[in-house]
Order: sequence, then C-alpha cells, then structure tokens
Amino acid sequence: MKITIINGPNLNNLGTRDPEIYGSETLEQTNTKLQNAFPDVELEFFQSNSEGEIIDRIQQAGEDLNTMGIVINPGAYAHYSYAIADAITDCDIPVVEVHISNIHARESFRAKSVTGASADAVITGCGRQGYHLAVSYLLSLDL
Ligand code: CA2
Repeated sequence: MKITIINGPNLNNLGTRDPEIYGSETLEQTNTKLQNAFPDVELEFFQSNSEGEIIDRIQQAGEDLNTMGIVINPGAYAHYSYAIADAITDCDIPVVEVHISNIHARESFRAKSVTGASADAVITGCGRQGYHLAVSYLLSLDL
C-alpha cells in the first residue's frame, strides 16, 4: 500500500528562514519522521516548484493501483492554481491537503484555497504534524 506525499513550490527551502511560521526542520527531516511514524506504509515523497510536474505526479498516483491516497501541500499554488485543482478533482483516490501554517490567520490572499476545495479534506495550522494527521486519516479510510 502506497501513499504519495507531494510538496509544492519553495517547500524545499523549509528550515532556512521563517521558523516562527514554518518551524526549523528541513523537508527531508520532516519526510524521515513521517516515514518512521508509519513504517508499514510505503510513502513516496515528491517535491517540485513546477505546476506541471505537480499535476503529472497527481495523475501518476491516481493511475497507480497500489497508491491509496495523496497528501499534498501545494504551497502558494493552493491559492490560485485551477489546473492543480482540476487534477485533484479528476483523481480517483482520496486527497488530503495540508498547510503547515494556518492559512486563515495570515494575509487575506492565503485564506482561500482553490485546491483545497477539490480535496477530500484540508488540514491547516497543525505544523508538520499535519502530514501525520493526513496519513492517519487516509489509513483510517481502509481502502
Ligand atoms: O503553510 C503552508 O504550508 C503553506 O502552504 C506554505 C507556502 C505558502 O505560500 C502557503 O500560503 C502556505 C509557502 C512555503 C514556503 O516555505 C518556506 C519556508 C521557509 C523558507 C522558505 C520557504
């Protein structure tokens, strides 16, 4: 059983600045902790700064019969990418959107997530723990 974890633009730079908003861990450290927390689940980690590559990865996961869900932090694409939103809608497996920060408690442009509206669930403001909650939720669906 596989779950694909997708992180979008600039999340490769986690840990380099804004620790009060995003914490001080690198993305690699977050991914390692996540895999260690779910040793029996095959997590596939993907990060890209490119909208098209993120869409390709969503489509690929959706077509893979062994992949039971997607966890995605689309970064700032969440706020305006109708193309990623469409890819999530078209994908036949459950998708959980995660934001490390609480997007409702920041600048007004961040409060809207067009991709979140296409996802099955959205977790925002739980820090890196949000990725763990998202994987737990997908596993609870027992697909
Ligand atoms: O809270 C989240 O997870 C966000 O998706 C993070 C995005 C932001 O544009 C969204 O509004 C909310 C930004 C990710 C950039 O993160 C960095 C953190 C530190 C250093 C460099 C980039």
